[in-house]
Amino acid sequence: MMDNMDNMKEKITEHIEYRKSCEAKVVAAHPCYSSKAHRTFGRVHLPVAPKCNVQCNFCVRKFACANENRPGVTTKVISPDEAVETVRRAVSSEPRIRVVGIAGPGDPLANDETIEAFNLVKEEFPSLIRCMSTNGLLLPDRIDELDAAGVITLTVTVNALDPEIGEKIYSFVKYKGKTHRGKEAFEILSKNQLDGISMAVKRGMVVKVNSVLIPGINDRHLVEVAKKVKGLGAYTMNILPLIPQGRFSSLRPPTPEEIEAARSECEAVIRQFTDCVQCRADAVGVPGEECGIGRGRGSGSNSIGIIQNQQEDTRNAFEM
Ligand code: CLF
Ligand code: SF4
Repeated sequence: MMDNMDNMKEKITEHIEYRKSCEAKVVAAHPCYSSKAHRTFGRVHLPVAPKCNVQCNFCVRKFACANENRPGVTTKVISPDEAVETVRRAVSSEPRIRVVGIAGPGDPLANDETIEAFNLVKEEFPSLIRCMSTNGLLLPDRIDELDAAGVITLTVTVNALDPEIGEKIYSFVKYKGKTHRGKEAFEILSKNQLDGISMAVKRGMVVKVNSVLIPGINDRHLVEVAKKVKGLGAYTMNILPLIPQGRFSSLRPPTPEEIEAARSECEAVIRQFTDCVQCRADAVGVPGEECGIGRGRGSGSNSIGIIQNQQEDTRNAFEM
């Protein structure tokens, strides 16, 4: 019995050490972890995840998850089998693709299809980096499934730590069959985000934290977020400007100077990723080549015809 336990511990330690030894390689090939890779390598997003379990006040549910994706463009949801076919076509059309990401259009962890798709992709394309972006609510509950599916890079959106601020950003959180509101909702979400980051780091995942800069709400608070997530072992932070919509449609977006100020303040604490193009949930290609192509910020090039997704209406698909 003791021998079995020791063997298991040894295997887990080996697995984590192997993961950690891959960090430099992963970062060098991942377009969302370094400026150089951003212009050199590509990612393919698989829009297999329509449902969401929280309501961020800057999100309109008929579009894609605004924690990572450019709001205002809806995405056609595909099945895990279609997702594998999407990867096949993507890698044959764009040999620079190194990453397979799931970033919506809802929260990936609120959809079993996410794990299913990662497992299928792992089987056929073991060398591609598997990447996921989440609001973090279900991270502690599903971290072992992600680990087993070989997810190596993980983005968690953390917009606040302080419940006074957090309750202004989220309308509700649906967790374990119950809907929570106000500070209580934020406290559940925040605990799971922070525990989840720590659990992911302990499993050797390379963690990026996205934070949406919301003027007048969390602009002075992001440095506290930076300190906390750095302490938990996050690798980098990506501060995104609010694009006002939903309940926050009357707020103004931050100015470039405000974004720059927040990034420099946080840079002193944790490295900053500043090239984000706020992709679509079905983006395909090299993100660094998608700016200034006349389709608006972060439209994500799927011009190679991989997915037909223009303004497909997925209303109601987002509710759990
Ligand atoms: Fe996709 Fe996100 Fe992975 Fe990148 S996008 S799941 S970490 S592979 Fe990248 Fe796009 Fe910015 Fe995201 S540029 S929105 S940071
Ligand atoms: Fe919208 Fe859910 Fe993403 Fe929040 S986590 S931006 S509510 S899809």
